[in-house]
Amino acid sequence: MKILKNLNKKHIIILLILFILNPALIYSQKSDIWITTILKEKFYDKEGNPLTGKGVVIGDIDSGVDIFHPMFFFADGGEYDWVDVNKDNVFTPEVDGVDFNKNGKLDTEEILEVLEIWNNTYGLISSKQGVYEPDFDFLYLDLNGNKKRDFGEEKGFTENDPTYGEPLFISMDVNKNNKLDISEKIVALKTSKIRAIREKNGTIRRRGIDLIKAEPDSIGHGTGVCGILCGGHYGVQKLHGFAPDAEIVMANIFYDYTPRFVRNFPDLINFIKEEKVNILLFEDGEWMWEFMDGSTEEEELVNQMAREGIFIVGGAGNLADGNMHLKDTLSANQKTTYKFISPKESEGKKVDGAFVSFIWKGPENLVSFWITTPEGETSKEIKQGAEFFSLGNYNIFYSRDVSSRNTVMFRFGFSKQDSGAVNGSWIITAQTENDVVLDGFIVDVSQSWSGSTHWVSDKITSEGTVTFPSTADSIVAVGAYVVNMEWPGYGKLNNLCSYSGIGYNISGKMGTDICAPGHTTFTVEKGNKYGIFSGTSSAAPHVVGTAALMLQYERSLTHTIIRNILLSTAIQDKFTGNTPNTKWGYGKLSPEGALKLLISLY
Ligand SMILES: [Ca+2]
Ligand SMILES: [Ca+2]
Ligand SMILES: [Ca+2]
Ligand SMILES: [Ca+2]
Repeated sequence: MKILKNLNKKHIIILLILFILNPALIYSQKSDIWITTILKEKFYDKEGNPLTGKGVVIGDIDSGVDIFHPMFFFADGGEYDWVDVNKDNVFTPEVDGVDFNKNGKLDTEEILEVLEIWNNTYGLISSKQGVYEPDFDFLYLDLNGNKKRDFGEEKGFTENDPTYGEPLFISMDVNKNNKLDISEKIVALKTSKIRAIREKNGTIRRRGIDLIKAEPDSIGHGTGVCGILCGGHYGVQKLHGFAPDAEIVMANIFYDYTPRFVRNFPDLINFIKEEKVNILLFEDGEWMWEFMDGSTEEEELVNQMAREGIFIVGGAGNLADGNMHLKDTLSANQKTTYKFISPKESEGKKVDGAFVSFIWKGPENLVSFWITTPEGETSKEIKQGAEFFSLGNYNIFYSRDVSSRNTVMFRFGFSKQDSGAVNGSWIITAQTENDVVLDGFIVDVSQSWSGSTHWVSDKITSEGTVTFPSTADSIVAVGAYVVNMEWPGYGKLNNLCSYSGIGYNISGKMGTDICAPGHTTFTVEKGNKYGIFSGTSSAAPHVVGTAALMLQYERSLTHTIIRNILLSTAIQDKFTGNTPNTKWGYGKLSPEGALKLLISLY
């Protein structure tokens, strides 16, 4: 549930503390900053063109994308000489211009203005405010003279207008002095990199028809993911995605109030499939009321897509350090208690619903449960079937279901009458007739990764925390490791992020296949910004971006071949130890290693 993490309140507080301790970070880019989306070597396709993901279509199931962000337009609007109006041999913003309409003179609306990109990386990436930097900012024509860049239908633009707004340009800074020199050209942006968006309500918006009407990315998550995938332009911006020439098909997620928080996965998957993508990326992780054994309809759907050759990727999920998973061996005929605590409020929401599921193998194993509410009342024995009943001031729902892979799932939902908060201490007592290994998962309506409602138990473990749908048989599940900057509580530099899902799935499959940079990485932020983006949400698009480059080189590659190349070239180091293992899978993604192996094979 929930989008695979971005900055939450805890992050922002840590950031503030870090910058109080080390204000130097604000003023200068650390020299050892690694921009993880830019390869350390250059690679070319069989015709000698740089690998930029050209011709590759990536499907993303995510929160949406800011289609108006300057980083999401191709540089296909034509090359222009700019005019040095004040004859000082350097580009002067708001003075110099471009004969954009090619009428042989500089019209008033042809003066070039700077669209400054807001730097939200807390100084980890350097940029100068108030100075035009071709590797950071954009140029635009202020057609209506209001001193800002306008775009979108409400400002009078249509689907047929390049960049859906006032004209946008990038500079070809050939001599790499980060200035636009007299001999250097500018290039107009034109076509959206977003091919189609399925909105939350099912409306499909298409480039060339009505993409300009697409609903905004209210959370900003998918915008960050797309920035890692395809943001910007090769050799132009200091921060650009892996595959700037790839195209995106986005299926926007709608989060429901109770689990499965994303109800319409089959619709989203089928939409992406019908769009004939080359890669499918899942940017959602769920654990509540899930069998976690790869048996669901949506997991079968992606297995089928993988068999058809589409490369399937998902984040491993950020559940490992949230105290939301426990594992215990119940001894026969012995009562065991599990305690959880719910707060009144989490992430600005009243916690008026908490959810628990226990899963175990073998439908022949019966487990009895008793619920004790925060008010101290204990339920009858619950063992089979499904029911909704009241206990004191609380409502309790339960059901016992069995998957096609013989996983038993015992679901609970807890709420309070009159929509009160469920807050307080709850006790679940369990008893079996045979020894049973039980996985217990918990969450509340906040759908938070950080354990707002959480277990209080010595059986809490991160083993077995890779989330659905990365539990599917045919998906490359990607864990996250720490680069660039350590965050207290999130793991040491170069080590696995403390939240990154690990361990075997209940079905015995090794949960994580490979790991990639996930904390602290950089990307596009909605609303003309660049920022920090973290989580297995960030790690997974690193794998997708690499695959996009591989597919440009060789279009016949299938899911299995891409997977094998990526896993066999993954890096082992002193942090990963020997691989494969249940924390790192096969190790750290090596885009360069994967491309070299590919090129040697094809
Ligand atoms: Ca000038
Ligand atoms: Ca003109
Ligand atoms: Ca304007
Ligand atoms: Ca230059």
